[in-house]
Parts: sequence; structure tokens; C-alpha cells
Amino acid sequence: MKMNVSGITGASACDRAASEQVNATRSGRLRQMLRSERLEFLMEAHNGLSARIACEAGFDGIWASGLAISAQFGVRDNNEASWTQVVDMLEFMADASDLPILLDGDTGYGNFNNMRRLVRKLEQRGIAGVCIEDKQFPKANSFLNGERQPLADIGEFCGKIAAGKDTQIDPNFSVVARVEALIAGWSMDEALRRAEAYRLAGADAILIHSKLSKPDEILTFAREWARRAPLVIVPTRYYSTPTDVFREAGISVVIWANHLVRAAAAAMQSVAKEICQSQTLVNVEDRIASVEEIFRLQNAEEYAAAERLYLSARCATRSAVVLAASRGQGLESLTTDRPKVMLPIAGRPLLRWLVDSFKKENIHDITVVGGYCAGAIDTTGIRLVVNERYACTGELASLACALDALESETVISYGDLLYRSYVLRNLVDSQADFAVIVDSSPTGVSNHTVRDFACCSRNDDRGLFGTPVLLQRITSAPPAKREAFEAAAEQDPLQGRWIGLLKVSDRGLTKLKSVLAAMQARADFDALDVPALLNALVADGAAIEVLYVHGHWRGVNDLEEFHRAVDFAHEQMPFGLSADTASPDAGNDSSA
Ligand code: SPV
Ligand code: MG
Repeated sequence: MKMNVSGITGASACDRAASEQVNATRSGRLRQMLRSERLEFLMEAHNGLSARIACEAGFDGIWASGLAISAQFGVRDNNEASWTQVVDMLEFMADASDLPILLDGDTGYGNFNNMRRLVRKLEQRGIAGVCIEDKQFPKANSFLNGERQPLADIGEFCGKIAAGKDTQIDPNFSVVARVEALIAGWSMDEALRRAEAYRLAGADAILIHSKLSKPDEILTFAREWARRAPLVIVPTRYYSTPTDVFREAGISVVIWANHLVRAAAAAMQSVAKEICQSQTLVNVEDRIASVEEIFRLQNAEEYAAAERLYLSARCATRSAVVLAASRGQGLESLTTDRPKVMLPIAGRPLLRWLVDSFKKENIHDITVVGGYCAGAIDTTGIRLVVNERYACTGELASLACALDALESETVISYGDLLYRSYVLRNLVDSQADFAVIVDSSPTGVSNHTVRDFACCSRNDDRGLFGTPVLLQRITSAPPAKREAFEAAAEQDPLQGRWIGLLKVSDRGLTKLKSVLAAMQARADFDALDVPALLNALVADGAAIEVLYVHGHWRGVNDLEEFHRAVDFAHEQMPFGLSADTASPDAGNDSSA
């Protein structure tokens, strides 16, 4: 399957703009920029992040500046970074945006042979062109004692240009020849003589450089040159010149050569100083890019989309939703200031037991739907969403609040459950689109609570390799109708009790969402619970696999169940950790 960058949700405008120009190669676009009648601009970038920022700002091309790349490495612009280190950085830059990149290739990093190898490697990495300057290796930046720097022999430099042009495979790859005569204190005639020789040797454009604060010599050169080949300039020193002057002089491309690395340095200096002096982040937080903005620039959203597309079901991220909006009937004395899910059980809130059990099964994306006293829910390791209407709505309304979190295989769980670890493992291992845990033990069936009884296609034969069992319906009966309910159960025997755990596969999730959406249109939606959803799924043709357990879990629906859950939790403690020593408030459960 081929994944188009633009086909992924979250691809930035930068990616989209790039993919729309898919027919114009990067090298083709750079060549167009050099040849176009308009004045064009290249923006300096020095790593993947700055390349992306240049792209998002709207530039059509990038100058991979030698000064900026060496500076971001923390070394001097004297060929201290090796050429392969530069090329490695170019690869990140080319990946971060689809803009054409013109590499500031210094002197070509050696002689004609180094130039040949450089061009081959640049083409392999999708770089659109290289600019080489007529100095000697190792070069120094033009603004550092430029006049003391020896120029290359013209013949030797022409050979280097020709070697590059002969090596390129892509006809649009550009070699720009940079004339340093004016920097080194030579005459205008020498600059023009060199430029002409380089043009004849095959250069696609001439970069004429000047260190003056006025554009005079550049304008003289341009007039004398008379558009024999595209002219490129770097107005770092004569920056105050109105851009229209360059337009009128017939310049093809202006390079803004070092402004992103300088901007970054200024911002980093100021922020580092502020944090160091104030020993707090509070003064800088609002003045710097948010962490979310960094994620966006890294295209983190695309990763999430690709993960959904490519990770197999078994290793896909799994999520869990815990329905924990209720206070808990019959538990009022324990839940004056916290929801049921925060009741301490053997020293830990019920929710912690659940979260730990999920984490053991590699489920780290955990959404808890709170309601009653939601502010008292410990949000460590979970995402809390709140059903604001918890007081007058039921479980399905809470589940609907968490729908956004449902994107991959999901376990939906009541918030008042404790179970042995194998129970969740079996559920997660199920290959079915829907699976539920049903307790077939007598306590499960004849528990004094009266909801969530399961009618299944077969009894629990407690054999290891039974045929798959499917859920037929979940039944509840209010206490007042208990007898009638038991009578009904005799004719239509119940196989156990659904314990409140449901697993839904990626595929099942689509169905669940559509069934839930249909139920949301019902007038009685606010009163509906998860069993109603399970019944609606069955009615819609969903096969819900039943995984039987025989005890080994506890619900917490009233005081008596709460005490039994505490005992159960103590039994689950690791050997050697007695109930009394396992945690500071162990043993306080009944008084909590
Ligand atoms: C660079 O950006 O590295 C250049 C331009 O070569 S300049 O620094 O002006 O020489
Ligand atoms: Mg340079």
C-alpha cells in the first residue's frame, strides 16, 4: 500500500503544497527559479526544523547555508564539519519539506573528484543543486578576512564545474558557480572574467558575492553581465537595499543567507539567560513555542494516522474506557467527597487497580469518564473526560463522552471492578470483534444484585477447548420483580453474569459507534446502560464472544460488596506483602 503524504490526516499545508507540485521535481523547480523572469528568493535553513519552518512561511526554495549548518553544529565555517555530516543534515532537511534545496557546497570539499562524488550523493538525497565557490579548501567564511583568502585557479575551478555537470544524472540538477573575486579584493574585470569562464564551463547560474554595505558593485556587475546567465546574490551586508533595486537590476535569485540561525540564536540566548537568572519557567512559557507546536512541526499527527494504518491488530495501540461517573448506590457513607472509583481498596483507589491491570496488558491509553466528584479522580496516567449530566444520565451517555478516545481496539470497563489478571488477559487475547467476560459461578448468577445476567448460546462446560460461545442477551430485573425474574430465568436459563468488561476490536468499533449513534436518537437514551448497547449490537447482528470465568472478580455495588472486594484485593497482593504492610492505609478500607 502506498501512502501519500497528503493522504494522511494532519499532513501540514507545507506537505500538501509540496505534493500538489508532484510533477515538478525539486531540481526542476530550482531550475525554474533560476530561469524565471521574476525575482525569486531562497531562505536559509540549517536542519529539518528550520527547513520545515521556511517551507511553512511560504518560501519556494531553501539555501542550505554552510555558515548556518556549521553554526548549528557549534563549529566554525571553515570546513570543520565534514562533507558527509553536511550531507546527512541535508537528508533531514529534504525529509522535512519538499522544497528544492540549493546546497552551499563551499569549494566542493576538495578537487574535481570530490565534486563528482558530492554531486552523486546530493542527487541520491534529492538535493536540487549545489553552489561552489572559487576559493581553496579548506575555505573560510567570506566575511572573515575575505581579502586574505586565495582564489582558486580559474582552470582548476572550471574543471570542477565540468566534473559536476558531467556527473549529474538528473538534467535539472543545478551547479551554481560563486565568484569570490570582489570579496578577495580583486577587480570587477576579474570578477566578470571568472564568471564568464564558469558560464562556459557549464555553470547554470553565477553567484556574485559582495561584502559592501551598499549594492554598488553588485549592480555594476549585473549591468556588465547583461543577463548572460542567471545571477544570484546574497545581500547580507547590503541588507538595507530595497528589494525592487535587485528586481530592476535583473537579478534572478536573492538568498536570505543566515537569518533563521541568527533568529534562533537570539531567541535561545534570551530564553536561556532568563531561565538561568530567574530559576523558573514562568516568565518564558508564553513567549516560546508550545510543546504542542513542536509536535505539530514534527508532524506527530501523521505518525498517529500511520500507526492506525500499519500496525497490526496485535501490536496496535489499545485503549480502555472506564465508566466512573457514579457515586455508587448504597455506598453514600463512603462517597461523600469522592466517586466510587476512588474508594480505597487495600490501600489503593479502585481506579489504580484497574489502571495497573490495563498497563500490565500494554494498554496505556486510558480514558476515565467521571461525573460525580470528578475533581477527586486521580488523573495520573489517565485522560479524564467528564459527563457533566451524570446525575440524570446513564452509562451510555458517559460512554458517548469518551467516543473520541475510541480509535483502536478498546476495552470498556465498569469503574467498580476488581479481577484476577488473567481475566483481562483472556479478554484482550480474544480475536473476536466483540468479547465479554461472563462469570458462570453460582455466586456470579445468584449474586444478590440483579443486573447484567447473561443469556449465552452454551453453558460454561469449563472445558479448555469449548466451541465459541456467543452472547444472546443481557437481562436485568429490578429487586421488586426478583421473583418474576427468577421464574423467567428458569425457562430461559441464564449462563452467568456479565462482569462489566467488554472488548471491541478496531472493526467492531465502527459498528459500535454506528449502533450507539442510532441509540442516541432514542428518547430514552439518557436512561440506557451498557447492557442495552450489547443487546442492540446482538440485534444488529454482531457476534459477541463470551469468555467464561468462574469467580475471580468482584464488583463494588454496595457496602457488603465493598468489604468482599477489600478481602479479594488482599488476596491478590504479592506474597510477602501482608495486607497490613502493603500500604500505609491498608486495613482502613472499612472505615474509609
Ligand atoms: C553561507 O551562508 O554560508 C554563505 C553566504 O556562504 S556568506 O556567509 O555570506 O558567505
Ligand atoms: Mg557559505
